Amino acid sequence: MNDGDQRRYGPLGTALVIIPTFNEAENIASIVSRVRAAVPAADILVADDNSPDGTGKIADELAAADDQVNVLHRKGKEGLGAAYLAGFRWGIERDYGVLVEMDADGSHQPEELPRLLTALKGADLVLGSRWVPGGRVVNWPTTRKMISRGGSTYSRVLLGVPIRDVTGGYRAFRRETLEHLGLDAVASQGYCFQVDLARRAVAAGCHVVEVPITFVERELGDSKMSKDIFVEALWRVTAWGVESRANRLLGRKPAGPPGPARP
Ligand SMILES: Nc1nc2c(ncn2[C@@H]2O[C@H](COP(=O)(O)OP(=O)(O)OP(=O)(O)O)[C@@H](O)[C@H]2O)c(=O)[nH]1
Ligand SMILES: [Mg+2]
Repeated sequence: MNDGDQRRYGPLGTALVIIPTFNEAENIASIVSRVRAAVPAADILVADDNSPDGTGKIADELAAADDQVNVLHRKGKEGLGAAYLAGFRWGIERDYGVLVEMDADGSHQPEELPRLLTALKGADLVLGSRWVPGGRVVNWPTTRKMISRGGSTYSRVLLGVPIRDVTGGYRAFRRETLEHLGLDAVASQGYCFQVDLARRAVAAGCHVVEVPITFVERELGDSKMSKDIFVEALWRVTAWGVESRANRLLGRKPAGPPGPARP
C-alpha cells in the first residue's frame, strides 16, 4: 500500500468515536454533547474502567437518552490503551468504517473532528497533530511542551517514523487499517500505546496524514498521567529503536511490529 495519493480510498462508512474514561464525571456529559453536535452522524462509545466517581452511571444515562451513545463497562482500571483496544474490537465487530480516539477531558476538541474525517477520505490513518504548522497547545507550561515535543522527536528519530506528533491521542483510523496492525500484540501502556500504533501503521505501509489541531489542557478533573507511564514509554521506545537498528545492521527481518502488509 505504498501508492500514496494514487491509491483509491473507499467511502468512509459510519464513524465510532471511542472515549476512554476514568473519573471523568465532570467532563463526560459535555464531551458527549459536543461530539454529537459536531458530527451528528457519528456514534459514540464511552469505554469506562468502573470509575469510582460514577462516570459510568452518567454515561449510562446519556446512552439511555440517545441511541447513538453506547457504553462499554470494564471491570477496573487497566489503562487507556487496554480501553481503546476493547473499544476498537467492539467497533470492528459492529462494522463501523472509522474508529476515532478522543480523550474525555476536552483536550481533543470535537469541533475539529470534521477536518480529521475529511483528511481520512485520502488516508489510512489521520493524526491530530500539535507539532505540525498550524498545530497549537493551549495552557501548557513551557516545560510540558518541551517534554512532549522532545518525546515525539526522540521517538521519530529513534524509530524512523516520519511523524511529528507520535504520542498524540486524537486519531481517526479506517477500520481496515486497524485490522492490519496486529492489535493483539500492541503495547497497551500509557504513551507507548500511541507510539506503538503509529510505528505499526508506518511499518505496514499505511498512508498517515497529520492534521494540525489546537490541544486544550484539561480544565476539570485530574490527570491520570504519571511518572511511571512516562518512564515506561521512554525505555520501551528506546528498546524498540535499538531492536530495529540491530535488525537492520544484521540484515535481519524485523521481529517487531508489522502486522501483515496491506494488499
Ligand atoms: N478507561 C480508561 N480511561 C483512562 C485510563 N487512564 C486514562 N484514561 C482516559 O484517557 C484520557 C486521557 O487521560 P488523561 O488523564 O487526560 O491523560 P493526558 O491527557 O495524557 O494528561 P493531562 O494532559 O494531564 O490531561 C482521558 O479521557 C482519561 O479519562 C484508564 O485506565 N482507563
Ligand atoms: Mg488529558
